[in-house]
Amino acid sequence: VGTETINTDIVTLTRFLTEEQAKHKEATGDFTLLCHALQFSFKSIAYFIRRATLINLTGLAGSSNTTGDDQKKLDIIGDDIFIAAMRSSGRVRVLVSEEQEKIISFDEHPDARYAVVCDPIDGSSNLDAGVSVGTIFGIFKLEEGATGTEADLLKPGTELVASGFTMYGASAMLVITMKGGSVNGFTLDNALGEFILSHPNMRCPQSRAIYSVNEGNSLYWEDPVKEYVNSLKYPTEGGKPYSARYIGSMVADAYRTLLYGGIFAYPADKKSAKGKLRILYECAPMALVFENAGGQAIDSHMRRMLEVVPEHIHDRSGIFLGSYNEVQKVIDIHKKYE
Ligand code: AHM
Ligand code: MG
Repeated sequence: VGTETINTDIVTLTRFLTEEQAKHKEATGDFTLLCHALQFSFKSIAYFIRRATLINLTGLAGSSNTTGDDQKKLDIIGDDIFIAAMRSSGRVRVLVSEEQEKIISFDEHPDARYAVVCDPIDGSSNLDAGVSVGTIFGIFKLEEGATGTEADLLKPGTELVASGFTMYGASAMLVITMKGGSVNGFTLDNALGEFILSHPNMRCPQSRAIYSVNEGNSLYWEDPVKEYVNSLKYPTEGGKPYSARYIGSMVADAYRTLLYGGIFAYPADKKSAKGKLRILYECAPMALVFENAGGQAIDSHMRRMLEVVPEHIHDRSGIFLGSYNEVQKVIDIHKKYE
């Protein structure tokens, strides 16, 4: 390799955040510090996910398990890592995790101004098969005088100051966006231990003939959803049918949709009237990423996902997200049923 082909001016996440911070004169650096804690938790979770497979393999080979009870399930390890990182950042007042029934209030940091929502390891049913899983996160800034109660967190996604996800796939990929900003993708370089800006200013293609949905639920779908999916599979006038792709990990399905275009859906249906995915730490953070990348995200009532206000921290919603024109087709078909 000639030296001229080696990039020696790499943009790491740290550099990116520092440069972003410099653009905002009023910035105190608290948000940047919070992001440092976030990226540490992603690196740790990525490390444990990879190592867990090895621990399982030695177990299968018959060697004794010396760690015993310390071998916690990965969801719990991921949750513990995330909570510890957020607590020690000193910048987080309150946290919501999918793994915790109640909010976690960091009373030791009464002056911290941020609230973080997260699903530490989403798609964990895929873990044992070595299929990609991810962490989804959202960051809110607390109002003046807020003490970090549950009510402070029941906000629409339009209030998010930042959100994103990390996918633990062939590489760990971090996608992050800030309110009103662009979407940027970083790849973890394991040797350097740094997230490197690999996908600047990501834009979701306007259309693409790929749909991603758990078709095993189609028995329970409402008529507009059935009509919509059928329109993709049985196009009129000799059109080409769509390809189906469904991993069963929201982060992996959403990441592919962001890169290639298409649509990802988990609609509400007759069995799950509120859908499956959680508003606060799955739907809203993803919706901000897709809107900022030029796509759309809506719920099963065809409302803009970012404007949906949860009544409880673990509330669910149906969701359709992806390419602008693909999501528009869902809206258009639903209009016929109004
Ligand atoms: P989890 O938070 O319990 O891991 O569930 C969320 C996951 C998403 O990643 C994925 O989109 C969905 O559940 C898949 O659900 P299903 O198996 O019903 O298709
Ligand atoms: Mg989840």
